[in-house]
Amino acid sequence: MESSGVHQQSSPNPDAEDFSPQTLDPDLGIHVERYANLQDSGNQQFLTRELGLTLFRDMVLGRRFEDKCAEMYYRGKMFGFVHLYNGQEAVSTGVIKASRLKHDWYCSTYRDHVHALSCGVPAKEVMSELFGKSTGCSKGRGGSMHLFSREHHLLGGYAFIGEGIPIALGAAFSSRYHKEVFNDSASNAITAAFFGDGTCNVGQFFECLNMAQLWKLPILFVVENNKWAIGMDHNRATSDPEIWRKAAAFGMHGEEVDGMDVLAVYDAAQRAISRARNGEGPTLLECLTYRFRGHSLADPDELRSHSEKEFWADRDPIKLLEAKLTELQLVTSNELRTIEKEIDSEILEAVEFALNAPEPLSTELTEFVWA
Ligand SMILES: Cc1ncc(C[n+]2csc(CCOP(=O)(O)OP(=O)(O)O)c2C)c(N)n1
Ligand SMILES: [Mg+2]
Repeated sequence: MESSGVHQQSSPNPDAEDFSPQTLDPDLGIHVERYANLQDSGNQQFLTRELGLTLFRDMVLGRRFEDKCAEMYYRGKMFGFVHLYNGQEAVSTGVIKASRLKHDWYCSTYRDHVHALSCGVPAKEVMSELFGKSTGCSKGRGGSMHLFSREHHLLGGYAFIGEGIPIALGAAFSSRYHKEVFNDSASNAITAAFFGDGTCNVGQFFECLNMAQLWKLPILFVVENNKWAIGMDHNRATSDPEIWRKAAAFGMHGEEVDGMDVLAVYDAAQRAISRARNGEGPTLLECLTYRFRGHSLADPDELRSHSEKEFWADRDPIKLLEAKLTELQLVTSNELRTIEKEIDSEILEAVEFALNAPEPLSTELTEFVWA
């Protein structure tokens, strides 16, 4: 289907699991129905062993890091709200690994740990930040919701929803300005702005879509539609739950993608990035996904049904990638288990490092504060 928005569907995979809409539990609702209507994108041509391992490693790093955060939070090592990304890894990994690290720009939300890791911020710097230590990527001033890294082009995590979208727009504007006003032909960086379904009903979203399309800015608006905004079901809060279709109101390119399939996300991101770099403007990419844990670690997660959680747990993006990589004989299960062990050690080292790191000095309280 092609209009000012595009509903991306590749050729069906004959081996795809059968969960056609007729066989679904109707109580699972629109999110599952939409997901089931997406066709399996099959075995992508671009998939190599090296890429498969990169994607697998990055998703496992994200997952294991978050699991360790939960443990540390409940052991009282971090304070304030902590929002984990479990279940959504394919979105961060798929988009960020399709981009050029330290060249392109990224902007996140309060659910930002895994975006930081995907863009290369070392796990020990992220963990230290969560512990409020001076070795943290925001020097202990930000905590879980405010991860920044100039070196890794992470423009920040933001606690207010929608707050990061205009920041990302500014970065995309800057790329184009440098190219066209300062004649810097190397200035072809794109910006990826990540935010949730609940954020698509706030004003900044619409304002930024408008300016981005008006100026044909090199930006990807990446919606992580995990169905829930704290305890509000997206389909109860939004007149048209198909967010990707809102692109058409601005004459923008929009796509809906399987956010549990890292290869589908990577593929869609590659196309959007190439359009953005070539001056063809922005893309609104809606990734259908699900968070496996409560909204934050303070949320007992009692609102979502067991059957819904089960449906999505069966589509764990890491397991889906493993199944594809082993089926294509690009890797063996043993190799993947070795990677998991390496990552577990990396995370343990990060925790040790963070626990032993110094607190920021009170004499430095006003440093790094913009006034
Ligand atoms: C401007 C603003 N209003 C309200 C809130 C309270 N709030 C925190 S998280 C959240 C829900 C956001 O949901 P979504 O965008 O879907 O992101 P998700 O948590 O699912 O990743 C809200 C309303 C806020 N942080 N900022
Ligand atoms: Mg949400």
